[in-house]
Amino acid sequence: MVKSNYLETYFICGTRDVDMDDFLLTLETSLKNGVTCYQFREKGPGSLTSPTYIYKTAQLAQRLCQQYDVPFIVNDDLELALKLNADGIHVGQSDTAIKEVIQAFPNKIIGLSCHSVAEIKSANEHPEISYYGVGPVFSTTSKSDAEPPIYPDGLKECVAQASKPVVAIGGVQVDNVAQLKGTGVAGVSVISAIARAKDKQQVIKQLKSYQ
Ligand code: 3NM
Repeated sequence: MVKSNYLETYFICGTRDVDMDDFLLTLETSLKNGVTCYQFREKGPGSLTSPTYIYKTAQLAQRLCQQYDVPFIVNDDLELALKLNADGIHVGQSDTAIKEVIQAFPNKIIGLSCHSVAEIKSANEHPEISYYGVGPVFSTTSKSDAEPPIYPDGLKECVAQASKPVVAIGGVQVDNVAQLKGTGVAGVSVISAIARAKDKQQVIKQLKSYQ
């Protein structure tokens, strides 16, 4: 059973976001310290390419999530999500078509990335979508093809039009998370803020503090 606040502190991480040897330890430390959702995102330069290796790594990550009762979401890989019977899938605007995802993965968590009010409005036409990931709110170094930042004001406009909960994404860090206060987001999703944090407990606590 997925908890109602599962979007609150949403950690996204692939093997390229940390040293490969630290990947599972990073995930487990984050789960232990209050991450409420996890997305396996094996994408971009330096990520794994072998489907077998990707599957095995994702499976280990999924087991950890199960241990901590945290939803395990797969980024943009329907085949992998189906094979693992993941809790959900997250796709972008130019990834696997949302209609196909909805059809192939019913009764699961479905997340869609949106970057503008126009994209939110067309996403609203699919009630099967569970949440929207909206951003980048601030500039990010974790996604080379990221759109320009929309900043908290743009985020607030998107939240106002969204028929589903919104998680803020892109460049969210401890020193700017307070700017999300009043935007109406259901949570924050981050890669680097947690992946690169030395003291993950402290960072996760601070990421929750704006609410
Ligand atoms: N998607 P960080 S921005 C995965 O705008 C991702 O859709 C984005 O990483 C989007 O927390 C982004 O390190 C990268 O900025 C988020």
